Amino acid sequence: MSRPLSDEAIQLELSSLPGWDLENGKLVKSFRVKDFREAISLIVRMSFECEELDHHPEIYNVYNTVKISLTTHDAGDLITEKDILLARKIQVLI
Ligand code: H2B
Repeated sequence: MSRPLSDEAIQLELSSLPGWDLENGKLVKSFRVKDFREAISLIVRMSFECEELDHHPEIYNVYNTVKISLTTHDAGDLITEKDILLARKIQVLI
């Protein structure tokens, strides 16, 4: 089971994750792309990374925007290294 990260550790990770933020205890990022096709394409490309890590974000899509929210369920829905790792994998897709 993954251990929740301290607030200090989360802040340190956020400093090297451009566009990612803390919102209601979740690690979040919003993306704006060209159109709906690009948004769905981004979601599909993310899905491969998610499956590989067995770690899945909440995904909210409206037309050309995609909002990703991450926590770790088996760590009490807090943020762990797994969330950071997936955020870093998602970063390289864009
Ligand atoms: N995704 C996220 N974001 N957090 C989890 O703790 C998590 C997950 N757990 N995807 C996985 C699936 C777990 O439910 C399965 C059983 O491995």
